[in-house]
Amino acid sequence: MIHPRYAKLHKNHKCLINKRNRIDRDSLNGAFERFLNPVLTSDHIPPYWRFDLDRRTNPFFMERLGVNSVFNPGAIRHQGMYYLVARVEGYDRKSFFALAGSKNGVDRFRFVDRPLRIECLSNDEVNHYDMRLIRHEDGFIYGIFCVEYRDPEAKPSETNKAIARAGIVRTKDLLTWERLPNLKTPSKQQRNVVLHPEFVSGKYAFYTRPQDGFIEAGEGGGISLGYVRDINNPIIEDETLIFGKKYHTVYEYKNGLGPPPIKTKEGFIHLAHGVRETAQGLRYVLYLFMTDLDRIDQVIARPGGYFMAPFKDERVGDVGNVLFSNGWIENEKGQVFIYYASADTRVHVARTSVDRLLDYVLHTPKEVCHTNESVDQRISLIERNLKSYGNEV
Ligand code: M1P
Repeated sequence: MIHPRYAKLHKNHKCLINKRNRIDRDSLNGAFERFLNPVLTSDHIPPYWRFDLDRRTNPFFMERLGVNSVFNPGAIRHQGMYYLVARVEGYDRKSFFALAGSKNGVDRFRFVDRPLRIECLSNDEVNHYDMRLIRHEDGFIYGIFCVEYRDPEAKPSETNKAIARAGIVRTKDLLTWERLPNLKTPSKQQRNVVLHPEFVSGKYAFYTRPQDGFIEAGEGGGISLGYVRDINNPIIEDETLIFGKKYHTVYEYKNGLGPPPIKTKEGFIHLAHGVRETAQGLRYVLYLFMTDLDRIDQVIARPGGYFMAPFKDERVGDVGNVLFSNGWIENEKGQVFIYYASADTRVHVARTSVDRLLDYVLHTPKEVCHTNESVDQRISLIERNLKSYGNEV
């Protein structure tokens, strides 16, 4: 017999997943608009994924398998729907993937069926997370995600020493996934790996992010690029750095690519996260850059500073002061929905357009590395405004 308290839980859940979203008017800056309500949270997980509903086996109606957070989703437009493959983290700290769909991309996301069960290549795979979804020109939808292992060289006292590698799965329907071998690269640690959506000279191109440690970038310089001949035996022999970390920028400590790039007439637009160290720990913000259409290793636009940073309540959560994005969707009207997680806790959406992203990337004053150059950019803006509109400001 179903527990009598289920009815209320079910009603509350239905109310949450049917809630309409609206623009947060405080967030308007011309480049994008944020929506007020997170699109996915731990409360969006269906109660029957968390509770044993049977009154006999769960007399106190305890949450048997709680969900701590839902964040860092890959995103894709498929058969007229907006889909997210979210990272769902249980109370036991393990993450798994779950598919959620929405008709309009900004609200009423619903988890589909049950969690995705991704095949493990060995028993050493402890965790899976942060999937990027890429519709590749070979006809498959690829999911590139992080696979975490215990470092076999760790001393018994080094209980947090881990290794990250890039796992690869592919699908045509988002429900059944074929696991391919992990990507092999010269670097021991690999996270934030993204597949470029097109072949480059007949090869698969991967954006990588080599690191020395699980958390520390060390000698690992930043966002890199490497090529794979055979996707069934994915080996990168050389990685070329295309966007390095740099002193006194928002990507001073480390960076990593977010979703696959959006192709425009001017170049590929990339969304990435940049990390700097503060007295309170690491601060993650999102920034944009553009690469050349033919030579995808050439950065042709590098707007200064961040595009999005933690805002209001987004600052608070499991890992404070973190915005992270590995999914965005361009629809048929040229609108772009950016799915981003705050504080490794929940998922939000912001809306922009390809035209606005292009304007931002091409006309935001470029990254400079000196206070005087920075103030000169501002003085030049002020002077232009005063010259034209001096009587009105
Ligand atoms: O906690 C913030 C993020 O930290 C990692 O990002 P990076 O690989 O750049 O350090 C990831 O584990 C990511 O999941 C997490 O959101």
